[in-house]
Amino acid sequence: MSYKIAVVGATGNVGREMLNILAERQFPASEVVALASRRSLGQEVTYGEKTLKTKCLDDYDFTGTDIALMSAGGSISKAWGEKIGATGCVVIDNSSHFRMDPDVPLIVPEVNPDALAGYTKKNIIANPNCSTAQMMVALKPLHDYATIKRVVVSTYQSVSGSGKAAMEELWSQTRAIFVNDPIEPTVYPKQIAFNVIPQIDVFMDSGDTKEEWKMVAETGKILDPDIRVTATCVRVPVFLGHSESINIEFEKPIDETRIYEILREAPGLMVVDKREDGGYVTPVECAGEFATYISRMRRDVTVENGINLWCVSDNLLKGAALNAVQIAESLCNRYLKKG
Ligand code: 11C
Repeated sequence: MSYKIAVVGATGNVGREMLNILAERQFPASEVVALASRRSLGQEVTYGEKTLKTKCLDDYDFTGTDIALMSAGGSISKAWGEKIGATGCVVIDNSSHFRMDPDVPLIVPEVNPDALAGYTKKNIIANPNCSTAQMMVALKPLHDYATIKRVVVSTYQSVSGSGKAAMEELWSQTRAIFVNDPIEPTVYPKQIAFNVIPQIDVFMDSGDTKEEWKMVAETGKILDPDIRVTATCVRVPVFLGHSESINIEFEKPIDETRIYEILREAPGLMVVDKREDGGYVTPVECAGEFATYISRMRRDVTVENGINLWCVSDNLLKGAALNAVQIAESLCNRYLKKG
């Protein structure tokens, strides 16, 4: 029972984590191939104890490869996704390109694993946006309990969500402030060091940013289109880990003790909520962790059946690489059985 896996975008933040997680979770791989652009040809990446030399995506024949984990940006997914799927290799795509395609399932394995069945139309499965993924893991058990009516979410998103250049920008601006050098934003429209920026991705006609729109649209596709969601997405000077303040209004009456029980039992969640100084999780503590953390759960007394909670997760893991590998695991267990 082993699979040939290609990681497309293997030298990026998410691609490297995909390789780490495949090794850490002992994914049954007979071979793992690291693919990147011609520019990165020969660059070395780590897969468990092994060092892999990246091969060029343009020259690779996907025939005989079972799964391609793809995280090389929307334009590469657009150019390659369907071509790779047509070879029989199943693409698990981390970009936004296929997410709202009705012929492509958008999957968080703890939330909507049965939707995976639709992958055969294009041989493509989409991985959600990082800020959506962690929110889905938190909302699913609560929706099953008391039917969520409305969600108001504000995010505090780390710079790793924008890639390595953004991490470098936060670092270099922080240094520049200390040595009194001029600040010249390049990745972000404003200074990110010692600042917060209420814009993630481009503006849409509605005034929402595309990141905010993604949280709304993806929640509808993954969990329930009847849940009304409104989002404000903010970039903060944190290297790793996205945080979210989530206000949830339910249709049915709720009980706080039961909510704690439900959250504690839910797959993928870890509750750390001590109602004392430091009795909650911050992004620094969630880095490198597979769980999505819930803290600060309390009633919102301004509505009949409402709560607030604080949700933190490693955006490169559950928000990207881990979710993609979990999809691959579900796919192999359900549909690509071998041996
Ligand atoms: C960010 N959420 O933090 C974005 C990164 O649609 O896959 C992922 C963008 C996406 O900037």
